[in-house]
Amino acid sequence: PPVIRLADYRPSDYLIDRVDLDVRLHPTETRITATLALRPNPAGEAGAPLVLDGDDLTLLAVALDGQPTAPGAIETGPRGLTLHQPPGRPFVLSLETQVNPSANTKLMGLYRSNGVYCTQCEADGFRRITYFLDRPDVLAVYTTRIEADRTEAPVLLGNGNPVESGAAGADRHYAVWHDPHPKPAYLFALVGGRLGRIGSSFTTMEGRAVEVAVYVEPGKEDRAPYALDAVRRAMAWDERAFGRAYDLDVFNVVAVSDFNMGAMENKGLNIFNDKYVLASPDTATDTDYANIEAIIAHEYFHNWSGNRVTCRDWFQLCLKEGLTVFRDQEFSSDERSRPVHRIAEVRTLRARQFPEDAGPLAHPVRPQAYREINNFYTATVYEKGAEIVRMLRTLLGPETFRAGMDLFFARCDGTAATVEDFLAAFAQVSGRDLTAFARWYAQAGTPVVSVSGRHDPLARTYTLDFHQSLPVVATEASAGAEPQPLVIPVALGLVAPGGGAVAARSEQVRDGVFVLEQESGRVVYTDVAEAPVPSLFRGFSAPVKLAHALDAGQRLTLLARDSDPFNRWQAAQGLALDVLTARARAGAPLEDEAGADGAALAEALGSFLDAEAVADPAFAALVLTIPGDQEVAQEIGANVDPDAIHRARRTLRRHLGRALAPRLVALRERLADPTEAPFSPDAASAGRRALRNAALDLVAAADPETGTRLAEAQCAGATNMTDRLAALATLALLPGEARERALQAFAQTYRAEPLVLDKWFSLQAMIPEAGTVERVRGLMRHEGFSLGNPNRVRSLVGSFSLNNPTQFHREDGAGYDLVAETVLALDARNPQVAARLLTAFSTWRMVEAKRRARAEAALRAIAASPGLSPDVGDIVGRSLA
Ligand code: DPP
Ligand code: ZN
Repeated sequence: PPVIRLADYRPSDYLIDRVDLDVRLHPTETRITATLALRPNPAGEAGAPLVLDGDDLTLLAVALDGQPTAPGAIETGPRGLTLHQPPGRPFVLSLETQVNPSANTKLMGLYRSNGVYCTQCEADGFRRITYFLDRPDVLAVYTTRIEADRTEAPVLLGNGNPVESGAAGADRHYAVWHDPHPKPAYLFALVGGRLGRIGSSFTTMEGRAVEVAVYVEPGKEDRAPYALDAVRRAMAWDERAFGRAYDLDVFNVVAVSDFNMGAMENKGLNIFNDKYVLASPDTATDTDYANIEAIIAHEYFHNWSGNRVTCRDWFQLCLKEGLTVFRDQEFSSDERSRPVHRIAEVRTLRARQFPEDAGPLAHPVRPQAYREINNFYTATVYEKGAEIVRMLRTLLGPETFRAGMDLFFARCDGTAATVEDFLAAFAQVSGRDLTAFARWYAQAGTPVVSVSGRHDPLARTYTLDFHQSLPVVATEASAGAEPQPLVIPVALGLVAPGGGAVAARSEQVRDGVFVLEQESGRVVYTDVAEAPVPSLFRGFSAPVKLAHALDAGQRLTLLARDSDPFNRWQAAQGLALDVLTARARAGAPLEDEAGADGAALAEALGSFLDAEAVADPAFAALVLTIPGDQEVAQEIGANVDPDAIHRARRTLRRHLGRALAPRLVALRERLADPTEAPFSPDAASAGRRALRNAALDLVAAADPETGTRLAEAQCAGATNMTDRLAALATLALLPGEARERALQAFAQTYRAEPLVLDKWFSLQAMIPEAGTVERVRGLMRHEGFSLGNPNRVRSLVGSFSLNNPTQFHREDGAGYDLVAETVLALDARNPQVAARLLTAFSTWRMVEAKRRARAEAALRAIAASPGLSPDVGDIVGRSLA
């Protein structure tokens, strides 16, 4: 596919003010009449031909101002429709198209999921429904009439508010929906099908009564209340936190089984992957509940950050996604525990975004070029994009930040905006020049900030020297120019070696934040009697790697005494990471002992657990969890041997388990829910379960026999999915009959529950043993598996490729071959999901030479395959570049 560049942006030559759609749903022959009120765009080129996007459409009829078009006036091709010499005044173009929803396996445009008609239009799916100016800067008011067979689709939903409904002949009926808010085509949606509904009403701060409803597969209504409640909480929170009220009479959420993404923020009609709606104690884990809450909120928050203010072009994707992730993170932090949530955010960033930013798919948060936009819904755009918004708030302070958000919403409401528009609002309210800050959007790669500290006992000063180094990233999506210094907020403080904060002052630090604006910077604290331990990047105040030579003793001080919970956790992570990288670099024989640093870590964790585990179990569970394989690999950086990392982690976990076992067993008992207490997914209860299960995991790592016994009992006796799955996950790491028995029993119990079977697929795909490739191949033939369903593919093959580093990176290449074969098999059917699966290869240059050669061979074989989709072609091309 050709490359599209941000620098080449031009406004559309035509605008569409109103769209009237008449959609007659039919399983294989759905007909759509689109009546488009067009006019030349004063900002476009006068007299240009009108070029409408179209994909996989059958054109049945076309009329211009109600008249048939002259022969030759219209031309259609595989990419769309051209109207030569359109009128130089407003005009109406009517188009009748036909599509086949049942044959739509790409799940873009109009398709059927379990018999339910639904749509997905972001980024460019609307052109698979009718010919259109399918770009986000063309905003129109939509009226949609949906007609369907009454028995096949009793429920008919559209964007905006319901206007009328009624019979359309003997067996058919219709509904008309009108959305008064101008929107780009990617926010269009409709649904038709047999669906169960639960609803409630919400009154906005402006006094508008809103009917909120969640639609699910009939019979699953009892799994929808948590999602419904999350919508109501999100609505209330956005009013409180950002002053944003909802703006229609209805807000509908529909769960479907086949969905490429997590969910979609269509105006007034959010369509969800059912994985992020359906929850009951018996089928959903605490993580599922937290994800549902976060994604429901995320899509709801898009109503302002994305829908009311949308994006000028797809290069600005972070304008809505980064901002909306920031908003949903804040929501979850307020609803749950802020430090615990912050740690979870950073773990995701390090596990997914840092590797992306360090590999061939690296791109700036606002890319400069793309070939296939669907490949840019990335951790960088979303998660790093959210970090940029967070830094802006840190730099400006919460009040000024809020004033900037208010100005942005007020000024850009109803428009398709850019990152520049966003920053301009903050520059105005703060009076600051944000030009240098804006580099965060343009420069790819993770900055490294190195810091050294020096105490001068005579002068009683403590000096910190900062230096930032920025990687040169030369990928297609990146300008590749010499990087310029970034504006890096460093939240920091000093901790006295014996505990407590140091009451030192520094002119360079304001409200606990030093801003590193040049390549180098210095902070001098005065009146420091004793050498302190610096606590840097508190709360992870910038998405950077910190190179700071803290010794183990200093880390232990921070773990025990820092006032910043994030850095306490970080201190434990740092200790573990030092142990793991040293051992993995040395090849990490399995019989190794953990060494002095490992022993010190175990001792510190013991004291920590004694003092604090019961008060904050969720936090304690995170402190107990050592860094993952991917993080160790990142730290090592090159010539990575995934097996050595895995052995190093096993050794350390075994050691921690042995050292802490009596405490862990006692904690498990102490934190057990009373058997008669009903399940509650709240954060405190979830935290207790998390710590109990982290304890189980470590006990099993140290003593497989005890672990097997405890896990088997928990798996059989659990009264909720969180505990059952955690036990099964522990068992999955313990080869033997007990494991296979438990897996079989689980499959039998949940054979009719696809979302629960996904967890079962996923656990098995992550088993770090040589037999797993064959196991996964076998499971791909399981009756519950289907290549056509994205959740199944992600659970089985996606988990294998992303979360099973030793087997994906098998030395003989069998793991690479499995994933490559699946990518090719899937590509003809669903290119978006195939391309996403292929991104697992994006760290291939980091592994050692033997594996690297196998990975490259697998990638080259894909690249040489005939008929690749643009999606997969783009990823494979960039991965090999
Ligand atoms: N549905 C995706 C999201 O909300 C893309 N907009 O992030
Ligand atoms: Zn989003």
